Amino acid sequence: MKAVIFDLDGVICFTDKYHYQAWKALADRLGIYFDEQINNRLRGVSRMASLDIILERSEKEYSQEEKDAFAAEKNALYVELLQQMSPADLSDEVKSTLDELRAAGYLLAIGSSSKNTKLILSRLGLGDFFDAISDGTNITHSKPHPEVFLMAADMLHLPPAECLVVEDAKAGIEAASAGGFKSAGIGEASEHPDCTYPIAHFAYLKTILV
Ligand code: B16
Ligand code: MG
Repeated sequence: MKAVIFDLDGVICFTDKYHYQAWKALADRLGIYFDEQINNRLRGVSRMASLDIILERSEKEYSQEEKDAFAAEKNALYVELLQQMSPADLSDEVKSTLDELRAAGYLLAIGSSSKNTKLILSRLGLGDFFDAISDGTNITHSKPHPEVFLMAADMLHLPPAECLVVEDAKAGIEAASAGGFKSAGIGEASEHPDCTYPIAHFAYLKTILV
């Protein structure tokens, strides 16, 4: 193993509450029921696929143009909420583990579905930290498609077999497995049958890699 490709949301940081607040505001405005349980289904899923899940509860059918406007409305609010994030939102556990993996010689990359990846990394003080960033802006297929991780490996000039993917979402483990990557799964991702290394905490990566 020469590199580690990290999912962002749910692994490096936690923006769930901001996604929830922004989707909830949109759902309330449209009169659509939305709760934390439905929000859990949005983990690792792209923005438009998330909107489709929310609209499952809608009695009205919307055009593509309307859906694009709803997604833009949610994102504007989400980006506003992200302004609250700061380097204090990066846990000591994540920061020290990243530093140890780097010191052990691993290349470190991001593989995230989010189009806001670079903004989030800069809010966390990690704007220049990673060796490669593959995110929602450079892919056409969202997880469980492996594209985001294959692009990250390509940016690192390494084959998938030499990169470990770290994920919190089942769709992310499926994407890793479909791309030929081994994976470490945190939370619900650790329960997926394709997860190579189920881990209870981010810091346990060291037991696999160092
Ligand atoms: P955006 P990840 C994912 O990030 C989130 O888990 C998911 O909830 C979100 O819908 C998706 O990014 C797209 O985010 O609207 O910012 O482009 O877990 O792949 O890092
Ligand atoms: Mg995630």
